[in-house]
Formats: sequence, structure tokens, C-alpha cells
Amino acid sequence: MPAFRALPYAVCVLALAGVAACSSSSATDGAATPAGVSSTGSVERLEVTIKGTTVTPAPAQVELPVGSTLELVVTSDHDDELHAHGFEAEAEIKAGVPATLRLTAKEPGSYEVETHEPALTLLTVAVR
Ligand SMILES: [Cu+2]
Repeated sequence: MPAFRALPYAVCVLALAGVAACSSSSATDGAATPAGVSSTGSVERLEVTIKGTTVTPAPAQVELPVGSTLELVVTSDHDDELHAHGFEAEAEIKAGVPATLRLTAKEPGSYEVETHEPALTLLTVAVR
């Protein structure tokens, strides 16, 4: 999905067009952009939905500059564990309840974010 990396900017452009305010933090928890990435300064937000073994949006690589933060909001239809390799970050997921994991990029590299039950790769974070 080559267009995926450009999403933060695409969303920003849309925001300028009046879809949503670029600078406003997502108080609506993505009701307007269920599968999108939006940018709030140095924090990017990505929402992922899991239904069984299906991950939406499809697993892709997200680029994250060193020093910026990715706020990952994961909603699953079952209880699970969320694990971000390299960031040493974990979160419990309760069925139907959005779980938020904040990943701050420190070391350049490529890191997988996954769930454990079942083992699914949600995305790869490429820190640059
Ligand atoms: Cu793991």
C-alpha cells in the first residue's frame, strides 16, 4: 500500500478542506476517520480494528521520525494482548473497548506491533 505512508499528510489536506480541524485532537476517537491517520503536531494517530484474524487497515509500514509519537488505538472483537516490539510497550485489549498504546520513536529501526491471541502483525513501525 504505497499510499499508506502519505496518509498523515492526506488527512491534513482533507482537514484543510474542512473535513476536520488538523490541529484539534481527536476527541471523537476517530468517528470521522475510522481507519485513518491524523497528525497532531508530533503525534500521529492510527486506528486499527481487529475482527477475528482480520486487521483493518491491512498491515503496512508506518514511518515515524525519531522523537515523534505514534498513538495507536486498537479495537478488537475479542480480548487480546497488544505488544509493540522495540518499544517494550504492551496493552491489554478488552473486547470492543479501544486500547491505546503510545509509541515514541527513539532508535531508528523497524519494529513490529502485534497481538498475541491470535498472533497477528498489526503494522510495522519504521523509525527514521
Ligand atoms: Cu509480542
